[in-house]
Amino acid sequence: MDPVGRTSASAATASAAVFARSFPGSPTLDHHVFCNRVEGVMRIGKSAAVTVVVVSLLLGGCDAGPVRNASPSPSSSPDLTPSPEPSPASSRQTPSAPAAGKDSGKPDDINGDGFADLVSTPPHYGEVPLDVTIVYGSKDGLTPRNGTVVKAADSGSGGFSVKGTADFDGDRFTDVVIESTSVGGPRLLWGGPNGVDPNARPTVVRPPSVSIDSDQGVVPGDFDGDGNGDLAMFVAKAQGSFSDLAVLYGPFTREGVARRHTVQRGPGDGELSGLVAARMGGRRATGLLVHGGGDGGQQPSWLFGGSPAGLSHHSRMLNQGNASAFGDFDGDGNDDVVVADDGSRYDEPPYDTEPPEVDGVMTVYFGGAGRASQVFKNVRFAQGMVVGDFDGDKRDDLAIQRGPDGYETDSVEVFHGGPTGLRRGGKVIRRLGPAKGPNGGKTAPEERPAVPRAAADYDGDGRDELALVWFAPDDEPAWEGIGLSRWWITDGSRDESSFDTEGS
Ligand SMILES: [Ca+2]
Ligand SMILES: [Ca+2]
Ligand SMILES: [Ca+2]
Ligand SMILES: [Ca+2]
Repeated sequence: MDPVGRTSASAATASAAVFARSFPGSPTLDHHVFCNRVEGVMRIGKSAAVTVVVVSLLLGGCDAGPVRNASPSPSSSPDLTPSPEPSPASSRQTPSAPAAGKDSGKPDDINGDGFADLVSTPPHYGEVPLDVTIVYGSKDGLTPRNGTVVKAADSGSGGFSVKGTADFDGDRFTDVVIESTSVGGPRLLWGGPNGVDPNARPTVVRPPSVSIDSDQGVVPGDFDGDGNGDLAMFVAKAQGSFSDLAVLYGPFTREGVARRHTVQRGPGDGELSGLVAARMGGRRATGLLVHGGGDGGQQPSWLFGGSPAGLSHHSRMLNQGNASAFGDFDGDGNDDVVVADDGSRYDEPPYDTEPPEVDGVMTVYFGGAGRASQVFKNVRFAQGMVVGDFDGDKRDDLAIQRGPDGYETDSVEVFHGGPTGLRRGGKVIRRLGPAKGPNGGKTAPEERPAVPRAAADYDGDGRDELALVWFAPDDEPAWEGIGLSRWWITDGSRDESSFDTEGS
């Protein structure tokens, strides 16, 4: 995320406050570098669902040095290789005024300067306000000096949760969709040549004439492929029954009114728990995956296709698996989708196991015609997934946040895309958050692994970088009330930058 011109002094101040705090009690950072894995989904939760995880072995100092390590990376390094000398640093930099951008028409580019930008909110651990942190890309990648924060408290909200990005109003600047943790319903933050105005109040999306499920997700996509961002969400016609699926089609007005909307019956006969959409790009209709809900075990999901007419009313049921992600893994121009066991289980025997065709299994379904599904066994367990083209071969790669169960993360494994689909053998990556909190208290070992959070081409070199993050566990005594996030931006062979942001 690289910032572009700030529009007000207060914005710069807020940004400085957010990015400039280092925590005094914890001068060192353990950088564990393992070897192969990555992330991929958008979960926002304690196990960083949509996100990822890993293991490793290097220790790097964490002095307040330069935030980024600017050495160019070897050009032909397909795997996400941990770098031996990351130079993470807490950021004490002074925000500078980035140059104003112009519309680039690229997804993820909020300020239109041609570089993808990173938008994030911390998970809901405790009492720390959940603000929206935006770091803008640049030719130097992501650095905290180019960022801004939209404070939830300024809008009277207890916190925000980022749901994704798309150009919702058709001005070709990417916008951000968020939800408020205290008041239901999606809201929009508008992109522009100066990025998001941190002082602007988010625009409340006008719902269709039904209630909106504020907990189970809104997801952006372009389900009719017209280039304007659309929003899919669960809605209820009757109280408490969020079994219908609404799509609000863009462009939206700046008052939050969609051009049109549709409501259709949700798939299956039971609860529905989450929505995942394909990444937008160009004028291509994106698909939507609807996850089943239930008792905590693995659930099936349903794949809906997009078309110029909008989201299909017909779906295909996929294998059970609570983790999922879209990507074009074989590079044929059609979106593929991967579904995997995320390790969660119903907690009462004898229902606390899954059958062999589900337990530790990851299935890849290919779009287009003619390619049979791929099945990977013993993936165990994909708590989250992040997709990006890390090696720049125009085929998407998959980073999986892995763990021994559905809760603890140990590493991030990268599966690389190829002409026949995904393949194993990529790197396993592990980064660790601080061993101690500001008060000297120890961080529980299982709370230290960083997780994959996002991927995009933040520096414009034609390859996507993987953004790993460690969120201070606000529910642990060592970090209670501390809204710190530590980021590692890796290009596959080394960390391009590492920095801290704060959520309060
Ligand atoms: Ca940008
Ligand atoms: Ca826009
Ligand atoms: Ca659209
Ligand atoms: Ca790049």
